[in-house]
Amino acid sequence: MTISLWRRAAALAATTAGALLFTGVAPTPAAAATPTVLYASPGGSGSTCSISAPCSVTGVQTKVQGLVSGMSADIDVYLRGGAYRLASALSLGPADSGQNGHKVVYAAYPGEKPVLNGARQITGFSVYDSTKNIYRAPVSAGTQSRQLFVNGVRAQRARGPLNPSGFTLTGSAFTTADTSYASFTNASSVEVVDDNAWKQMRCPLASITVPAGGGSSLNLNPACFANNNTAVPNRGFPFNGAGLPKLDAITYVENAYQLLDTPGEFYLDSAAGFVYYMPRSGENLSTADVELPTQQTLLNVSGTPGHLTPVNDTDPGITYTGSSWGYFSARSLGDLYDDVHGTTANGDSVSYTFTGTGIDVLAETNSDQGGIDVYLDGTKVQSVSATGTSRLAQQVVASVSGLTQAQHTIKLVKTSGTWITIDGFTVVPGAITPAHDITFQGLTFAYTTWTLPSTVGYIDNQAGILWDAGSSHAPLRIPAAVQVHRGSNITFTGNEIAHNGGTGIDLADGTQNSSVAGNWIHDTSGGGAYVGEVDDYYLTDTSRMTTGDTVSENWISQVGQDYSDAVGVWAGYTRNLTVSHNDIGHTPYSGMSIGWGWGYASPCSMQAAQGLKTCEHGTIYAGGNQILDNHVHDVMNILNDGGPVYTNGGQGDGNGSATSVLSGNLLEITNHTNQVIYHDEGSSYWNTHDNVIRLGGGNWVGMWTPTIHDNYIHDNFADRSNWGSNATNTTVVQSTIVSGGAWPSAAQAIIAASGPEAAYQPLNGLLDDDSTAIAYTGSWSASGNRGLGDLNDALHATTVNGDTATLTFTGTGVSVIGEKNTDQGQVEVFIDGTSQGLFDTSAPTRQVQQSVYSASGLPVGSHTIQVVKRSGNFTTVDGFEVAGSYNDTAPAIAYAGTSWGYFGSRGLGDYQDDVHAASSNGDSVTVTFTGTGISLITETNTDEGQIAVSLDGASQGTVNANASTRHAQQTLYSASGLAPGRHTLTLTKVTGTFLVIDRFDIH
Ligand SMILES: [Ca+2]
Ligand SMILES: [Ca+2]
Ligand SMILES: [Ca+2]
Repeated sequence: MTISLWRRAAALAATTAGALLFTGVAPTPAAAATPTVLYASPGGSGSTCSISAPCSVTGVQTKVQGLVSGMSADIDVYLRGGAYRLASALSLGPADSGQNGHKVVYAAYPGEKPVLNGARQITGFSVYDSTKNIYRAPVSAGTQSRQLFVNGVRAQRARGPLNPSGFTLTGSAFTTADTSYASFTNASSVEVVDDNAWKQMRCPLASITVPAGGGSSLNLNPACFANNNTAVPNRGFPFNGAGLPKLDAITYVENAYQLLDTPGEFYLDSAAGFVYYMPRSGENLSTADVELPTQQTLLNVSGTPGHLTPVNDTDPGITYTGSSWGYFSARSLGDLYDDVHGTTANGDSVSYTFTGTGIDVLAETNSDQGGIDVYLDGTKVQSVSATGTSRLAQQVVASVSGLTQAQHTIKLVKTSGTWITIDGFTVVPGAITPAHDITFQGLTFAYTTWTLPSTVGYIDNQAGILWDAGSSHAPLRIPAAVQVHRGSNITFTGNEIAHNGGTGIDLADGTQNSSVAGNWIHDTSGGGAYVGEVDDYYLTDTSRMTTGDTVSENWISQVGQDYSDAVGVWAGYTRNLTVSHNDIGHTPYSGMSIGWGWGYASPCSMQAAQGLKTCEHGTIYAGGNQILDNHVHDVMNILNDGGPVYTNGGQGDGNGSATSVLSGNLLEITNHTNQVIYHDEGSSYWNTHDNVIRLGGGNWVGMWTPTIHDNYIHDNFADRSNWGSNATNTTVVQSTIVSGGAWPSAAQAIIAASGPEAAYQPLNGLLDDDSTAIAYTGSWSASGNRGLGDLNDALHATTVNGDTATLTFTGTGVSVIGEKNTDQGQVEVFIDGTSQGLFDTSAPTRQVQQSVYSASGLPVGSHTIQVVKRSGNFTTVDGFEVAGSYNDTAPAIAYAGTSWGYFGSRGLGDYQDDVHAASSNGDSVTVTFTGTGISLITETNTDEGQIAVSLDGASQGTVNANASTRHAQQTLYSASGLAPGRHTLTLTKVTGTFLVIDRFDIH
C-alpha cells in the first residue's frame, strides 16, 4: 500500500535523470577509515571513554594522547552536554595533536550543549537591603572576579553616573565637593574609568580622603595614573600613540557597594566573601543560574616554543671584545629599547652563549654598515652583510636555526665597512613544534574573568592591546577564553564563545593555517577574535610568522563590554590572513582593526613629511591579508576616532610584494566614526575597492598623514562624497555616490553578499533593523547605543514622508517592530503591493520594541512588506518579526550522519515537492534560528518512527512520525514562547525506517 520513499526515489532515479540528488554530508566512501570515537561527560571518569562509560574531559585527553601516534583515521571525541566546570584551562599541545594526516576532533554530542565553564555557580541569595532590593550571597573569602552573569545575562559592576560633573584633577587625585564618595567602603577596589578618544583608561584607587575644604578626593593608584598619563617608553618599535590621550577626566566610577543603585548591578566584596546583586525585573535569585567567573582561560592550545622576546644588546650575557665598541642610547632611530652597541674596528667581535636550537641577530643595516663573519661554537658558519641602501633598524642580519637543543655560543666578527651595530638577539629555545590538527566543533566556551586590571589598572595602547604595568612596558594582550599559541591547522567551527571577561578567541604566537569559522562570539569584556602579535614585526623566519589563518563566517557582537577599546576582529602582524563574510556589530570602538606599527615601516621621507623629528624606521612582515565581504555595522558606540574598518601600519611585506585587499565589505551605521574606511598612520599597500559605505561617518575614506602610502582606493560605493587624504603615492577614485538608498545593482550585490553566507545564517524569525535583507529608500539614519531599550540597542529612523523600508520573506506572517512616541505619526503598510492602511505610531510617552503592524495567515510563500512614513516627525524601524517557512534545502540546515539523502519531485504533497531523509538511527539534523519559536512540518507514514528532539541542548523527549498512512506536511513538533534570540533545534532519528524532513517554520 505504501510506496517506500527509497523505492519511490529509486524508481524516479531510474526514469528521471537527476531526480535523485544527495546534498549535505556525503555518504562515507567504503574505503574511508572509520574514526575512533571517544566520549567525555561532565561527570565522567576512568579511561574507557565509551558512550556508556564516558571519561572526564582530561581523562579523554589522556586517552587521546595514547592513541595519536597510531592514528590511521580521525579521533572523534564527543563531549556530552552539561557544564564542565574547569579548575584550570584545558591545555592541549603537540602530544594531543592529530598525527599521520588525521585530526583529533572535539565536538558536541549531537543535540547536546557541552559548556566549558570557568565560573562558580552562586546560590544562597537572601535579601540584604529590602529598601534598595539588594540581595547577597556568600562566596569564598578572597574570591576574585570582575564579572557576574545571571541567567546568561551580563550583570554590570556597580557604576556611578556617566560623566559626573564637579571633579577637578590635581596630581593623581580627582577631587569634588560631593561628600558621598568619602563614605565608600573598600576604597582600593573602587576604579575610575576614562573613555577618552580611542582609549579606555582605568585605575584603581589608592584611597578616598576628605580634602581640607570638605568633599571627597579619589586618590588614584599613583603607578597606574603615571602609566596612563605618560608616553610609555616602548621597548620595541617607537610608535605607540605618544602617550595620548590621557586619563584626565572621569567617565564613570565603578565598583563600590555604595554605587549599587540600578537593577542588574553587582558588587563583589572579595575580602568579606559576599556578592551583592540588585536583580532585574523578572529575575528570581532562588532559581536563577548565577555564574561568577574565576577562570581566565578555558582552552589553551599551545605549541612550543612560547612567546619569544629578544634580549637587548645590553644583556650582561653578551660579551663585546675589541678596541672600539661603544654604547649608543636614545638614538631615536627605532632600535630595540632605543639603544645599540657599535664598533668601527675590523676584528672586533661580540659573543653570546644561549641554550636553544637557533638564534636571530638583530642589527642596523645602512650604507655604512659592513660585513660580519658568524661563528657558531667556534666554527665559522656564515659571512653576512649589514650593508643597506638606507638605515633600517632591528634587521635580522644573521639567523641560525636547526641546531641540536643545547648550549651554543654565537660569535660575530666585524670584517668590513665602517660599522657593525648590534641591537639584540632572539633565541629560539627549542624546535618549532606547533600544536596541530585539532578541531573544536559545536562547543560553548563561557564564563571567564581577567583580574589583572583590579591591581594595576588598564594601561591602554589601542584596540585591546595594553602595556605591561611593570618597568618593561612590554605589550600586553587581554587574555582570551580560547587561546592558541603556535598552533597549526587548529580549527574552530560552530562554537559559541560568550560571557567572557577577556577576549573571545586569540590565535597568537605564530599560529598558522588555522581557522575560526562559523562561530558565534558575543558578550565579551575584551575583543572578539584576535590574530597575531605586536612585537614580532622583525621576523624573517616564515616558520615563526603568523600566516595563513582564516576568520570567516562568524557572528561577532557585543564585544568590549568592559574594555571599550576592544574590537570585533583584530590582526597584528599577519601574513595571508583571510577575514571574510563575518558579521561584526555593536562594538564600542572599531569593528575591526587590522595591522600594527603605525609609520615604522614607512620611509624616512614620509615620516619627515608627517612632521616626525627623527626617522624611526624598520620593517614588518605583514602583507597578503584579505579583508573580504564582511558586514560591519553599529560600531563606535562609545569611543571616538575609529571606524568599522581601521587599519594601522604597513602591509606589503614592507616593499609592496604582498599587497593586502579590503573588498566587498558593507560598512554602515558607524556612529562616532570619523573615517569609515580608516587607513590610519603607516597604512600601505592596500587595494581597497568594491566596498559599500553608508549611514554615518565623516569621510568615506580617510588617510590623514603622509606615512600612509601606496594605497589604491577605487570602485567603492558611498552615500557621501567627502573623503580625505594626505597619503603618499596613493590614488583615491571617488566612490559612486548614491542618495536615497538607490544603490546600483553592483552595490546591491555587494550588500547581499556581505556577512555570513547562507549556510552560516540562522533561519530568521527575528531580523534586526541592520539586516541586509531590509532595503531602505529615502533619508533614513541609524543610531546605535541609544540606551532606550531598542532591539540590539539600535534602530533606523527617518523624518521624511514617503521614505520606505522593504523586506521580502518566505513565510506566512510578519510584524514591524518600532518605537512609538509623541513625535511619531502614521505609517502606511503594504503587503505584496496592496495597502493595508495607515497605522499610528504616536504615543503619549516613548514605548520601544512595539509591534507597529502585524499580519498573519498569509499563504505560505514569498511576500513583501513595505513600510512607508506618512506623517509625524519620525518613523522608526527597530526590526521585523517573520513567520518564516524554510524548505529542507535551506543551506543553514545541517544534516549530520552518513545516511541522509535528498528526494525531489516525489509528487507526494511535500512542501516544494521535496524532502531530506535519513535511514540510520543516530543521524540528526540541526537548525539554528533566531526568534521565539519553531515548528517541524513533515511527512508521517508507516515507515517512520520516533524522533528525539533537543532544543538549545535540552532534551524535549521524542515525537512520533509513525502513522497508518502517509500524510504530508504534518506539524510534528512545535516550540513557542522562547526568549527572543538565537536558538538551536536538533532532531535525531531513533526508530523506524526513515526520518523525513520537509520544512521548518520559524517565528
Ligand atoms: Ca637595543
Ligand atoms: Ca534594532
Ligand atoms: Ca520540502
